[in-house]
Amino acid sequence: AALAGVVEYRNVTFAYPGAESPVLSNISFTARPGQTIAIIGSTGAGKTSLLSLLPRLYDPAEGQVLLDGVPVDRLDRAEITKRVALVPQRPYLFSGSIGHNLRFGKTEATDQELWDALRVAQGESFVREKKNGLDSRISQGGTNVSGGQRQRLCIARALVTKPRVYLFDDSFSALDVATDARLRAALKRTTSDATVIIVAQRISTITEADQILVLDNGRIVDRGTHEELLETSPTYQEIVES
Ligand code: DUT
Ligand code: MG
Repeated sequence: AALAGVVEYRNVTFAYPGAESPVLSNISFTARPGQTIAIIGSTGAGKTSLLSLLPRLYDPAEGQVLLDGVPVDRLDRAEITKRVALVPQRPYLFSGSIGHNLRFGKTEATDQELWDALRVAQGESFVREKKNGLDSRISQGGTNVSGGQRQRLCIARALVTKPRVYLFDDSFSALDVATDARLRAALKRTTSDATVIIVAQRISTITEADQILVLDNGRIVDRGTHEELLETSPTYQEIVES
């Protein structure tokens, strides 16, 4: 089970370099293969910061982040990249073909693998409609595709690498509700044995998560399923009603 994809945060506290106070305090949770863990909370709560510790964009001041039981600071970055795909909140596309952008993490991927990933990410039809398909050019920053198309290309790029762990940072927000639902259903089918951590704004994106972590001011204030939190968490109820 060396490549299982179990993620564990153990009493993690983190402050940005030079900052006085931590943005994350005493965060503990476990995400296992086959599970979807959702993180919800208001803007500035620390959701992006929390995700950034697994691929080691930053290291925590206290506590540990573990991947398959191994503290990530003992793993090689290349090893982490192979197992963990982060779809960032501001999806990044560079000047080059769609194929080139999708092969960012896996240069040897075949065209078939790219189309398979696009199908799951609900991006197949808009790429097919382009005259040059996978060879169509993207301009720097992806300014010639829409925000939702950009998100779908970045989700497809993550799928191409076939990671054990997916981190989606608000990756569905630019999609309409129907596309969001279709995409998540397709993801669920193709990533059924992967570990999925989703940061979301929209409640409908996360109602089926195995566990929802409610983040407030850098702390997990409540956790449970959607139904449990509706009963027990005033913070969650506020988010649902907002
Ligand atoms: N912060 C920094 N430096 C950074 C990034 C963030 O000081 O490089 C601060 C801003 C904020 C806190 O950390 O007070 C948490 O930010 P984060 O981006 O993690 O919040 P979020 O929950 O992802 O907010 P949003 O929903 O707006 O994406
Ligand atoms: Mg964020």
